[in-house]
Amino acid sequence: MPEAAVHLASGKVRELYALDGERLLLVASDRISTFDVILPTEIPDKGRVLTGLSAFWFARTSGIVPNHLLALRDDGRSLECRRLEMLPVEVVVRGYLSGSGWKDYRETGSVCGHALPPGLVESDRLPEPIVTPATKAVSGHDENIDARAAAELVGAERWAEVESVALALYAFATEHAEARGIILADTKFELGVDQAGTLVLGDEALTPDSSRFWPADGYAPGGPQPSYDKQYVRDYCESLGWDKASPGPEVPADVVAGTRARYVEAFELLTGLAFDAYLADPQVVLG
Ligand code: Q0N
Repeated sequence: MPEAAVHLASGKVRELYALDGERLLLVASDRISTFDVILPTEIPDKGRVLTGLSAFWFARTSGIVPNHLLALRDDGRSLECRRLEMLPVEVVVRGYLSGSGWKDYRETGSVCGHALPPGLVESDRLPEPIVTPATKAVSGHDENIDARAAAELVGAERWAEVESVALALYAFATEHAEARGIILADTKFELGVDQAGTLVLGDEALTPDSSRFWPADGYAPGGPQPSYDKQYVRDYCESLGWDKASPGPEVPADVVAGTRARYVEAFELLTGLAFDAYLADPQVVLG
């Protein structure tokens, strides 16, 4: 008789369970956050889109770095994963200037110790992608650090390996996405180490929740870009004059439907698969 999964942790959007001593279960809900607040309204199948995309990328990047995926469950929203020793650092790769990268550049001219050319504007493409580590601060918010601090946390040799793997993953994904009309502005990886001491990609990878996806069509540096997936929800919330304090507002059916359609469209463009085919048999993304 299999043992019941033991709940280990709740993220804003995902739940983590222990299956046994070696295996975890990562379950993606349909919850959506905007301006860092979880909304009371869910986006149907959002968790399946995220899980399907993660599995799609894991299957295609295992030659760059091994990952923790053991199995994709037939519910389409759950990943069985290898248990790792996670590195205490989040690894963001940025090809464009946005979010905290833009804020840091505006204030200091650099991002996580990367000196950048003067005169860049918000959402500009960087001369080359940069790796910008961050740590989970006590507040729960991420705090950008430089490569020296990251190397102190994980060791200089390991950090060099992490940087090289993260840049290779970003290069692979950005080429794939841009050929399909989607700019991968930046993305966050979480890596760990297995029993043998091998670096392994964990968490979710290259999803709309861990990345900034922008429609390539209409890309216009000099201001923020619309989010591929969340823009309807953001615009609706802004239109209410909501103060961005919890709880967020309920979202009406047309905004839910429009948002779901954008997630499904991102899935279909990136994977080249019909989302209905994924619902019928999630294993199609592994092919
Ligand atoms: C792990 N997190 C991130 C809410 C919490 N393969 C792994 N092995 C050991 N630990 C983890 C993983 C993974 N992935 C990752 N916490 C533990 C925190 N989140 C993840 C989503 O659910």
